[in-house]
Amino acid sequence: MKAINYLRSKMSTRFGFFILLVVLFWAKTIYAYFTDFQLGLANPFEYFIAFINPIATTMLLFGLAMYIKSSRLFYPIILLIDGLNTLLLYLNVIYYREFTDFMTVSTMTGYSKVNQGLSGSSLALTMPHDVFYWLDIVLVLLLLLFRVIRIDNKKFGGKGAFAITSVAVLIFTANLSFGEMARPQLLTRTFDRTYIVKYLGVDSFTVYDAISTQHTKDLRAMATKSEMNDVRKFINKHYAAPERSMFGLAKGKNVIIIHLESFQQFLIDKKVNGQEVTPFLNSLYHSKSTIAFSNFFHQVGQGKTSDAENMLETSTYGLPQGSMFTQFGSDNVFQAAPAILKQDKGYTSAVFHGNVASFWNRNNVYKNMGYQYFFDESYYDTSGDKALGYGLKDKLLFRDSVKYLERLQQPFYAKYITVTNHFPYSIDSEDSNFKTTNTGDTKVDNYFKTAHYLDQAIQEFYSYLQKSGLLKNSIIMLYGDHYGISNSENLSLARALGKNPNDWTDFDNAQLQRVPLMFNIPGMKHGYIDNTYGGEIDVLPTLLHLLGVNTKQYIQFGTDLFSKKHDTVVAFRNRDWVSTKYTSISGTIYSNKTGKVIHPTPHQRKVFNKMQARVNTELSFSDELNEQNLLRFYTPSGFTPVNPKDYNYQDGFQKELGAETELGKKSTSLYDKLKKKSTQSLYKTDAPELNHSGGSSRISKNNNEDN
Ligand code: GP9
Ligand code: MN
Repeated sequence: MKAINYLRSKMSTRFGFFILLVVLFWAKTIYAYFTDFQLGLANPFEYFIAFINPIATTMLLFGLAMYIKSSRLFYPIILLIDGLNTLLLYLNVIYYREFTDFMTVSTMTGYSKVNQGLSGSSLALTMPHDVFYWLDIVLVLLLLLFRVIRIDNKKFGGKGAFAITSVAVLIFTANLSFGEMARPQLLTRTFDRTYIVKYLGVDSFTVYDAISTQHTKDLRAMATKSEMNDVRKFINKHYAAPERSMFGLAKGKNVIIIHLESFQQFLIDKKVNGQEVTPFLNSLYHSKSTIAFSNFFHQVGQGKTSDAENMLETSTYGLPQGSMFTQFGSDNVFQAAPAILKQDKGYTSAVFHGNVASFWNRNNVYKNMGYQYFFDESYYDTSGDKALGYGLKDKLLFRDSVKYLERLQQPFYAKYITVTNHFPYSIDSEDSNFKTTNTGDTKVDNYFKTAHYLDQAIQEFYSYLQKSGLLKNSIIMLYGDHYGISNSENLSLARALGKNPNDWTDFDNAQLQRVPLMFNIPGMKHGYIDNTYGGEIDVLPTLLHLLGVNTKQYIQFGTDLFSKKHDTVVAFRNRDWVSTKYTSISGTIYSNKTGKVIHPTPHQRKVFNKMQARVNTELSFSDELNEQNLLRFYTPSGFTPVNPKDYNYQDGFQKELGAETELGKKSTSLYDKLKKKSTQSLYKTDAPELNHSGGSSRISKNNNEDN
C-alpha cells in the first residue's frame, strides 16, 4: 500500500508524469521491435543499442511539453505528443506487415494520392495485439479522470525543462556513437532503413528521412546536362544489340499486356490437392507459341505495382524509397513505351484497370508516358459485389473492356492491370470452389484461390481473343509484378512448397522473387522455356526489339533478354543480386546450386566485388536520372517529347468513336474491320455477379453509352 501511495504521489508531479509516459512509450516501442519488426539483432551489443534507442528521442519530444508553464496546457499537450508519436509507431507497424520496411516521409505524403483500396487492406493488416499500442494512453487518461493521478499545478521551471533536453541530447549523442561503432557510415548508407531504426529508432529515422527528402529536392534544382551525359555514357556501354532472328518477330502486331497481380513463378505448374492452381497459364507456359522465362525476377521496391509498371514502360528502376509514380510521376519527363510505339510504329495505347485512376498517381503518370486512353474504374459498373478492395473483379474487367477494346485503332498497345489476386487475397465464396491448402495461414491458403480465379479470367479472355480474331494479330505478354507472399509469410508457404520451414534461409526468400514472363505469339511454332536470368528492367528493350523498334538511342537500363550481350546479373532494389550461379544477400554469397553460403577465394571475392559495384552503379545512375529528372536534358533524335496536356482520360469511349468517324474507311478498329459489328456478344464468362438481378442501378460515370 505504501509503495502504491508513493508511486501515486510521484506520478502526480509533472516530472513523475513525464517519466511515466516516457517509460510507457519506451516499453511499447521495444514491444514493436520484438513482435512486429524484424530488426535482425545479431549480438548483445545490438540488443543493447535497440533497448536504449527509444529513450533519447522520446525524452526530447515529450520534454518539449515541460517548457509549458500552465498545467491546463501541459497535460493535453504532452498527451497529444504521446498520441502522435504512437500513431507514427503504429503506422510503421501496419506498413511493415505488408512491405517488411519502414515508412518514409515520401511514402506518407505520397500515400495521400494512393487513396481507397489501401484503407481496406490496412484494416486487414491489423491484429488483436495492436491494442497494446494504444492501451497505455487510455489507461493514463482513466487514471487522470478518476484522479488516481492528480494534476500538478506547480510550475516546472524552465531550468528543469532545459536539463531534460540536455540529458536527452547527451543520450542521443551516445546512442549515435554506439550506432556508428556497430555500423560505420550509418547515415550515409541510406538504402538500408532497418539499420537506422535498429540503431536510432523510428523517430530519428523519420527526421533523418525528411532531411534527405529535402536534399533530393535541392539536388533536382541544381542538376545540369552534364549529369545526363554521364548517364548516357554508361547506357551506351551497356547497350546490347538485338538478336537478328528475334528482331521484328512480332512486327505490326497488337500488343496485349496482362499484368498478373502479385503472381509468383512458384504458382506455375503447382498442384494443390491434385489440382493445378493455374491450368490455363500452365498451358500457355508450355505452349509452342510461347517463349516463357523460368529465371525471371521482379525488382520492385516500396512502389510495388507502380515500380513494376515503371520498369516495364521505361526500363528505369523504381526509387530506393517510396514510389517513383507518386513522388515524381507528375513532373518527370518520360520516354516510355506508349510514346515510343506511337511515334515509331503508329500504335494506339490504352490501359484497362478497374481501380480509381488516382491510385499510384496513374492519372498523371500515364499522361506523361503518352498513354492515349485510360479506362479506369469510372468506365465500369462496379456496383454490388462486382468489385473488391482494389477494384473490379478480373473476370468482369476483361469482359467489360471489350466494348472499349474493339473500338481501339490497330495496332494497339493495351495493358490490363488485374487486381483480384491482391493481398489480402479475399474472394467471395461464389467466385471460387478451389480446394486450397491448409497451412494455417489464411493469406497463403487464399492466395491459391485468387490465383486460380485469375487463371480462369485469363482463359475466358483468351477464348474471346480467339473468337474475335484478335488473337492471331497479337502478341500477348504476361508478367507477374511482384511477390504475393511476403518474406515473413514464406515460412507458412514453405510447407505448401514441400520445404521444411526450419531450413528456410534468406537464399530461399530471394529465389521466391521469381515471377512469370511470357511472350505468347499465336502462330509461332518454335516457342520454348528460356532459362536466361533477367528481370523486369529488361522487358522493354526485349519487347521493343520483338516489335522491330530500335532502342539504341533510348536511356534504358535493361538489356534485351534474347541478346548475346544480355546482362544476366539481376539487381534487386536493395542492391542484393542474383546471377546465373550466385546470389548475393547483404554481401553474403550463396551458391545457386546448393543454396549454401560460400566462402569466396580471393579471386572470387574480386569478381563478386566487381559485380556488386556494377549493380550499385546501375541503380545509382537510374536514381540520379529519375530523382533529378535528367531526361529533360536529352531528347533522342526523332523523338518528340510528350506533352501531358495532350491527354485527358474523360470520355474515352466518345474519343474512340470520334477517331473512327474521322478516319472513315481508314479506321482499323476491330469494330470497323468487322463492318461495324460488335464482338461483345462473343464474350463468355461464368462470373456469377452477372446473374444477380437488381442492386446494380448505378450507372458508372463514364460508361454512359448504350450498346
Ligand atoms: C491497385 C493496384 C495495386 O490499383 O495496382 O497495387 P500494389 O498494392 O500491388 O502496389
Ligand atoms: Mn501489385
